Amino acid sequence: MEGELFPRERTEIAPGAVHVPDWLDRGLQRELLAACRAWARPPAGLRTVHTPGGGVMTARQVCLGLHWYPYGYARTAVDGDGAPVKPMPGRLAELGRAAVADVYGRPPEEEYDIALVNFYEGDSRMGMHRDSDEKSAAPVVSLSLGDSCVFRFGNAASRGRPYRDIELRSGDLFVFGGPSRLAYHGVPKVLPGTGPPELGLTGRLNITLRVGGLLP
Ligand SMILES: O=C(O)CCC(=O)C(=O)O
Repeated sequence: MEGELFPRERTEIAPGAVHVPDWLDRGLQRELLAACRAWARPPAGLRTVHTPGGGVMTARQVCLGLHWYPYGYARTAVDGDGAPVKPMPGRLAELGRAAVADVYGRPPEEEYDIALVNFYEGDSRMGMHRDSDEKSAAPVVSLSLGDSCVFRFGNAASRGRPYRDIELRSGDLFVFGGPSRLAYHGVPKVLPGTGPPELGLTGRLNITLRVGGLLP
């Protein structure tokens, strides 16, 4: 959806949590989509994530830099094919740095060393959770490609209200740090068929960049 009457504006959704519409231009979106397709291939490619309580995440995931599993990090795809995780691409570390510099007006102190790529099909969702397995307080950087979604951003105390629902579209950036770094967030709904047709992606990809504070 483009060409609307009022342009979408950069908005602080909660203290330290900022939505920047259309941060990635179409060329960069195409570049990232091609890269995601390569990262999703085995070894240590796209996998279905099972939670210890017996649940299954409907968004499938591939990790770069370090492998996230519920609830920790490893150097190999311990809950997948066991292969070593693919390295963190310098390009993604650069984008993380640029995003933080853009949003907060100063670059991050640490380098982004982990990326989680989540792939959502029409009925995929992600429940409310906190990104709390990292040892660094650096902001989380999230990039969206393909179909739009409803993104729910809440508070650090509970999964419940207060929260705000916003629409994330292809090319949007969302950064959450400072007092919002440990806020609960999730994706209650993907809006199928809303991605830019020229991108050629059915579904939604989210690239979440984090600083682990875990590597020596
Ligand atoms: O898909 C999204 O926008 C959110 C992803 C997310 O919350 C996560 O990977 O922890």
